[in-house]
Amino acid sequence: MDNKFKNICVMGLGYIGLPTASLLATKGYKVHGVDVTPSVVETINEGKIHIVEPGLDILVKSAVGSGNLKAGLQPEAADVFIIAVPTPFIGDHEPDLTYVKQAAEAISPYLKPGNLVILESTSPVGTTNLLADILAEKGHTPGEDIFIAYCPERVLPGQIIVELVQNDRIVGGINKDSTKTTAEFYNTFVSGKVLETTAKTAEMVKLTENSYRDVNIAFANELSLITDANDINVWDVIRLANRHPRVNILKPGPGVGGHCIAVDPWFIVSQNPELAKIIRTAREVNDSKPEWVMNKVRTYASKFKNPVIGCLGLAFKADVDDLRESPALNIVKQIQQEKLGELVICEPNLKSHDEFELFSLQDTLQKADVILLLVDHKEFSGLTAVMLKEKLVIDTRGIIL
Ligand code: SAJ
Repeated sequence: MDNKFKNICVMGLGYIGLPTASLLATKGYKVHGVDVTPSVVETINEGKIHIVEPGLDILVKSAVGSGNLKAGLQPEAADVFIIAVPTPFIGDHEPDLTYVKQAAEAISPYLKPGNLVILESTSPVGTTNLLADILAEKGHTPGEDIFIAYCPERVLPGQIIVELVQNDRIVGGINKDSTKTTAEFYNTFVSGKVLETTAKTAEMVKLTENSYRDVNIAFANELSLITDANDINVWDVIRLANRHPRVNILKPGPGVGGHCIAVDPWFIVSQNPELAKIIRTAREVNDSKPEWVMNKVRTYASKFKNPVIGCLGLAFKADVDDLRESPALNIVKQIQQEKLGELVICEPNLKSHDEFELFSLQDTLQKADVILLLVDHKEFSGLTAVMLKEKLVIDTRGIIL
């Protein structure tokens, strides 16, 4: 490969780190992936995957098979270090930067002059400079002997492999040299535009993107409550309002799930408690939607002596098998906990589930008194009100025609 970066060390082999490491390996880089979980390291070294994402299995197999990707528990010397570790929140929605700090400590002994350290994890504003401070304390001179930048991941679960290459990237270094060197690196494998800015701006851009989406989904969710209270069909309202050239309302649902949209806005709120009013309220509106759905279930189930509740979908969104922070799964668990009826669950993207028996769509429809549609998977798209006329239906995604 004709560029100055040859060896890459990727810290964290989850939903972002593993696809990134594999992609770089298939582009000819020598990649050493690091994860704290021994079983993850073993699985990857066998050319297999521990997470599900379309196309990832083939990518990892070919990356490991080529000899360009290997995984380990400890970092190794490299030209570029990419940090893609989780940044969850703790307590009252305060960001938890433990994993970023641990990654910084772990790579420090391996850093050499000229190295590039890139943070990809979604992080509160100031984290890239914090990373630089940690490395400075260890004797490095960030911005001079090592370059440090933030380049947030922006890929959509379900389309990660394509979006890793095609999406525009935002690169914000702790100084100009860091920004330039990082942009140069991304330009070797990204077909989208690589846009340069400062670390702080790049951090804010990432939080802004997901907060923007959360606020817009909250608007749709609030609208669904208002229309329901007024006996108006929310889907008709949205469809017709969206015919206005400057209106584009998103879809209501049973709540907002996944590891990103329901988390990242809190980073803005926790740093700006007085100012972030809409962002906080949006989070609260979206977080309260599952309870609204539960009230519907309670009402409908109470109409039967021994209700059978057919739940369509467990995943956090359409056409994925990802159950992380899934409102659908939480609602199903709540129904079980409150013993509201016999559960019959259909999740076409899973073969089995540890806790729940899964049924075919046909069996679910046939057995259920109440149909609770929780995820707009493509398998459910042909359902019509006529087909379900014997049932009580709660369609949280508006796909039943
Ligand atoms: N949802 C709705 N109504 C909608 C759209 C989404 O209820 O109209 C729900 C989904 O069902 C799901 C949740 O919102 O429960 C989030 O789904 P999503 O598809 O909006 O987003 P994620 O979490 O899969 O990925 C997001 C993306 N961010 C944006 O689109 C701004 C992705 O590009 C980010 O890289 C990712 O977060 C991340 O990792 O931060």
